[in-house]
Amino acid sequence: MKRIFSGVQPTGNIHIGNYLGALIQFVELQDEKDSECLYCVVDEHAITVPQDPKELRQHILDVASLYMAVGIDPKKSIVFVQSSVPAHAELGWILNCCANTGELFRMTQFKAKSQGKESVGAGLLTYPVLMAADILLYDVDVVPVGNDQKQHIELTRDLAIRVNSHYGKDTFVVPDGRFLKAGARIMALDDPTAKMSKSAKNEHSRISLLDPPSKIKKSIMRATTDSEGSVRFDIENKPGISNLMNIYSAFTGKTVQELEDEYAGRGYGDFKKDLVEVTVSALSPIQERYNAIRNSDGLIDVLREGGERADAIAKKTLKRVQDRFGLGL
Ligand code: AQP
Repeated sequence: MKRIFSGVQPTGNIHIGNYLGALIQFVELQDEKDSECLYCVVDEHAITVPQDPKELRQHILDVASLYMAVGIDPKKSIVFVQSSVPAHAELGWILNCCANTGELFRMTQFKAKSQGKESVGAGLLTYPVLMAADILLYDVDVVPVGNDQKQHIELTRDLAIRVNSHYGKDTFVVPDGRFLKAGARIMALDDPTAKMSKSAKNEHSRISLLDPPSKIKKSIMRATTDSEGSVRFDIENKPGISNLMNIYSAFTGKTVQELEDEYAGRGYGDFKKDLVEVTVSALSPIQERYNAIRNSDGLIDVLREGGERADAIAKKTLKRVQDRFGLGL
């Protein structure tokens, strides 16, 4: 049995970067033989930056509904909210005591999110340790994520190996990250050198899974490209069109070479128009399912039940770790 774990922060509406980098994998893995998947809405991570409490509650339910709308089936996978399982925070503390501040200050996400700020919350620095706890609590083998999480997965592995060498080699299972080719890093539409992000100010920098066709069209048609005008994949020199080609490829399964051949001699306008169509038709069935799930009475019950199942697994790991560390009576 292979155990899979991943999560998404309820910091806003899930965008196509989250979907093509991570959620597509969640569904793929759920249907693999001999796999047990846990998919979490990581609300404790969301509060590393200030959140409006009412909005946060809504976003938790939005993300959980989107999980199910993209195809995660709570009968096959455990779908739950991080804060409903206290062991995440408890193991997070234990691992904080095993991590070095130097390695946390080196995390590129911390550098990016703290850049230019006089002071940031300590949670922003220790976020990757809580993420390690999320994963290690469930004796996870595989973590499907986008490329931006590579460094955090490495830290998780380092912490597991460090603890195992001090407290016994079977304290933690050392997990592997799983990354996709086409969707691994979807960049912002207005700045193809920055990753697409839920919390970026410009709403046209991203396409959210719930965007209406008119917004999708506007965002794609005004996406930053270059002045050369030929549909050619070249991340270094043509990051804008290369990013759009990646999105096209991830939605359709067409390779970048096939797209170059198809659009040879045609301009960006044609390519963008087709990408609008591809995106709208990929997202509209998800939106239909989302509307039904988000308004259903059973949503909270599904998450509560998922929380109980996750809690039962997490408690056992936490007890094992506490025993190894000599904590408690
Ligand atoms: N641009 C991206 N391309 C591919 N994958 C991405 N992921 C995030 N952005 C991209 C992957 O989506 C999963 C969930 O991400 P998250 O919500 O936990 O946190 P994040 O990486 O910080 O995502 P955002 O959208 O940028 O949120 P904010 O703005 O709140 O920080 C992860 O597997 C991630 O790799």
